[in-house]
Amino acid sequence: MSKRIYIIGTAGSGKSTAVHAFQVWMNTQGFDAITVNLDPGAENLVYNPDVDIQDWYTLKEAMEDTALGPNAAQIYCADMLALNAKEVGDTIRGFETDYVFIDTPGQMELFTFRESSKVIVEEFGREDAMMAFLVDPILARTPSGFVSSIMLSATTQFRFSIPLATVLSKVDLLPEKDLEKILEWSRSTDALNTSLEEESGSPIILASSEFFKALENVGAFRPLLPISSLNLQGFEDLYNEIQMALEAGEDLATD
Ligand SMILES: Nc1nc2c(ncn2[C@@H]2O[C@H](COP(=O)(O)OP(=O)(O)OP(=O)(O)O)[C@@H](O)[C@H]2O)c(=O)[nH]1
Ligand SMILES: [Mg+2]
Repeated sequence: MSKRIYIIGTAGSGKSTAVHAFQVWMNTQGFDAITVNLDPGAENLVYNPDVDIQDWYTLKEAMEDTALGPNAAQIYCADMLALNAKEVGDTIRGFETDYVFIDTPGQMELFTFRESSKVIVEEFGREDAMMAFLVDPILARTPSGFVSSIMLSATTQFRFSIPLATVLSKVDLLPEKDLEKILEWSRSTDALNTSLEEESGSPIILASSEFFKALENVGAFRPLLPISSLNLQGFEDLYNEIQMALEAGEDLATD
C-alpha cells in the first residue's frame, strides 16, 4: 500500500507549495507520487492535483447553496469531507503509486479540530500514514512564536496519533543567523528558556517545566527539519525521517 503523507500547517505556511515540491523531489529520485487536494477553497494551486476534493464540492458552491458566510461555509465544507471520505479514498486507492501527498485546508483548525478529518485518516488508512507539520518561519523567529508553533504541532499529534514530523518551512527566507537560532531552540530547552527570558524580560520556567519534558517524551518537541520548497533543500532529510517513522511503526505492528 502506498504511504500517505498529510501536509498540515497554519494558513500560508507553505503546505500547497510543499506538496508540489515533494512530488517533484520524489520524481527526481525515481519514486512515483500523487497529490491530493483536500482544500475546497483552493484557487490557483501551484500543482495539478491527481485527486481534488473540488471535483466533489467547492467552497464557492457551498456558500451559494447554503447562504453561509465564508467562515461558516469553510466549516460546512470541512464536515462534508466525512461524507465523501470513502469515495475520495477509493479514488486514491485506484492509483498505483509509492507516495500520496495530501494537501489540507488553508486554516489548520479546519482539519485539525474537525471530526471529519479523523474519518478521513481512518478511511484513507492509518497504516503507513504520517503527518508533516509545517512551522511558519515568520512565526518561529521569536521565542514565544516558536513555542506557540510547537504547541500547535503537538496539538496536531495528540489529535491524530499517527507519526508526525515537525518541519521548518521556507528556510530560504531566513537569514542564516535566525535559522541557526530557531534550530538551536528546537535542540535545547536551555537555549530556548534563555531566549524566552530575554524576550519577556522576566524569569520563565516554561521550557524547563514538566510540560515541556512531556512534549519531549511524546516526541512533539524535537529538532526541526528545515526545508525550502523553492530550492528543494531538506526534502531528503524529511524523506528519511518519514521512512524511519513508518518503519518503526511497522516493526511495532509485527512485534
Ligand atoms: N521563499 C519561499 N516561499 C515559499 C515557500 N513555500 C511556499 N512559499 C510561498 O508562501 C506563500 C504561501 O504558500 P502556499 O503553499 O500557498 O501555503 P499554504 O499553506 O498552502 O497556504 P493556504 O492553503 O492558503 O493556507 C506563497 O506565496 C508561496 O509561494 C518556500 O519554500 N520558500
Ligand atoms: Mg494551500
